[in-house]
Amino acid sequence: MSRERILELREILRRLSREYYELDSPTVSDQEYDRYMQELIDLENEYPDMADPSSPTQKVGGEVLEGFVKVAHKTRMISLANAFNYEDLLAFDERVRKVVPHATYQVELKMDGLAMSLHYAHGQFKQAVTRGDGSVGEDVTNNVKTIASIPMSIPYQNDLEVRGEVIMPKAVFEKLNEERKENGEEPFANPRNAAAGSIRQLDSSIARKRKLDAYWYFLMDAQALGCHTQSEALSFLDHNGIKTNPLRRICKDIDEAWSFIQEMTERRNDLPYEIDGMVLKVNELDRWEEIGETVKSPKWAIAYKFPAEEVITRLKDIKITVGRTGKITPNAVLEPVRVAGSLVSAATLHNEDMIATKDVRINDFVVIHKAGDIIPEVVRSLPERRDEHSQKYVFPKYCPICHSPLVRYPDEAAHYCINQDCPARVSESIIHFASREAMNIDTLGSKRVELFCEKGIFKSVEDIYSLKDKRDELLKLEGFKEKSVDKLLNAIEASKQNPLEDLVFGLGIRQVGKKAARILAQHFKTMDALMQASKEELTQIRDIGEITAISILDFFALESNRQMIEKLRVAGCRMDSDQIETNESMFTNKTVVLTGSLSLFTRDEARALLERLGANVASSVSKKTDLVIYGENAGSKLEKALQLNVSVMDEATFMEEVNKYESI
Ligand code: 0OW
Repeated sequence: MSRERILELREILRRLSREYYELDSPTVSDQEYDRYMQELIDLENEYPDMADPSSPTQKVGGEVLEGFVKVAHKTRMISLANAFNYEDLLAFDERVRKVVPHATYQVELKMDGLAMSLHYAHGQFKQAVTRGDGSVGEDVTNNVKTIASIPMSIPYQNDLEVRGEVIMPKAVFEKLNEERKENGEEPFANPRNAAAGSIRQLDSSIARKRKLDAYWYFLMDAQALGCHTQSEALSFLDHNGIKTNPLRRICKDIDEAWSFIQEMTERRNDLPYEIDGMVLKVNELDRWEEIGETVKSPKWAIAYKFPAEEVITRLKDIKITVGRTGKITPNAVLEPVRVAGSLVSAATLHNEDMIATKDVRINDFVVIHKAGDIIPEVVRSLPERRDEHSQKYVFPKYCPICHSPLVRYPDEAAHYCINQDCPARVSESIIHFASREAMNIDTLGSKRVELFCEKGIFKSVEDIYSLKDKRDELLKLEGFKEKSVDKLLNAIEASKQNPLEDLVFGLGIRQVGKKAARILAQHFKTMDALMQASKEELTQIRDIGEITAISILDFFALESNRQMIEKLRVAGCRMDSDQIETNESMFTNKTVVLTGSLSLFTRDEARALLERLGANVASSVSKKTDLVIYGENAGSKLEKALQLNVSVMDEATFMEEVNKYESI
């Protein structure tokens, strides 16, 4: 009977979902899971009276959005002040005890993900909103509802808001990055970025496959719900099936808190998720108001940040890498060592001066650290542990790849290889050309470019567009199947339609970043016009200075660059720009600067609106500025505008003005 079948399917899918998401040991294929799901969706449509918000069909995702709707938080999602050592915690404790002499602390792990707000009404999951700038976030309900551990219905029947962190477990992160490397995509730097990238997927079926998790740690209006302590608030969440982290402890004083912190510092690398510290909250939430808060963060809570982990290992060698601009970077080749949960076998030494200052020698024992997710760095050498194998490093005078003499500009610490045809520069140039911000050629990441350069398949940027003639050769390469080869070739073909600004940025002209490329493309409209521009024409454009103009002229003066562009043109790459239809408005031909945190638009949205209305959006205020539009906490730029007697406009007025010209 269909009604029984509905109940049976729900049980089957709940079991399969637990196997897939929590046990990571699915007993059926994705196709079979999808077949069961489709059967249940069809039956539920046939029997609407059987609707149940906790049915697995409510978490399946699949909607694809155009963008995310902005949502203002009822109360700001505040951030936390940081403590870096025991003394900082003592000072925090002293401030607390001045107001609450017998305070106790609830100490929690500081989950390293992205902060999120969840809304329930009448016991049903309603909405999920990102933290955003603390006042306004984005509605990511479609993606968050696919997180297996988040309940779609709860016993509590009134309106409820809880706040917490969406994370990507380490094991899921490692597996996702392996897949991305196989697909020639850039891996995520860390689980936090991976979680943020997944939550911002417009296609929620992709978000669902990312197997995110979430831990909730803040109950809004807990007092009104009868809770007198943070600990009771978390128990309230537990009783409603809203996942909290059981690794938490009530500490009677700061020393007990400190010993829990020490314990978790030891255990952090064994946890299945990343934490970047601990959070101490005065447990007596009845007293939070008395303790108060600053503009940015509460005084009754503090985040203790783990120190940047330092480890010692041996420096086996120093290898030079040549960037696409020819910049020479010395890298330490290390005995592999685990730092902050990842295996490190290389670290940057920045430049010749750094090596001399730190007196780093080959075969030295060195201290490595990785603060946050920047690339590992050699902190210092340990001369006292030197042995007879230690040898001073002599910085090369010639490029290790093309052997042309290295150049060091007077006011720069870096050396450069200035040979345009240096093979190392070619691969870096192609990587840049294909990168997301430039021609955005999907699945043509750095690993694949380096492989194609090694195999002689790529010798120059324009070779990208003759890759389709080498399909058979590609299929012989390990890890290249029909599907991935065709995906790559289709992505290359599609990139030919990119507007001029992407191509100009992709050329990698020194001093020409994404913004300058956009300005040049909008101004000259075609590549030919840009290539023939004189220095005067270039420097008269706002935000294009003397140095940039000379760099552009030098670039097009090189015959090899002009030939490259001709080949790209012949290959079919677009050589004109998307003309932003500009509506005549009060902003037309005005130089406008945005400052402060906007609550009704993101910066990019405001910029795009202004450009559509014919404005030139500049980044700094000067006498040339016609208007400054300001949001909350506008700082020095607004002051400078007032000093220079430049017109100013608040965000609400800007919104009214814009509404006159177009429905946004
Ligand atoms: N990341 C966390 C965490 C936590 C804050 C929230 C409201 C006032 C205190 O695990 N366990 N507890 C809090 O309590 N905040 C956390 O993270 C914050 C949120 C935004 C910035 C920090 O990541």
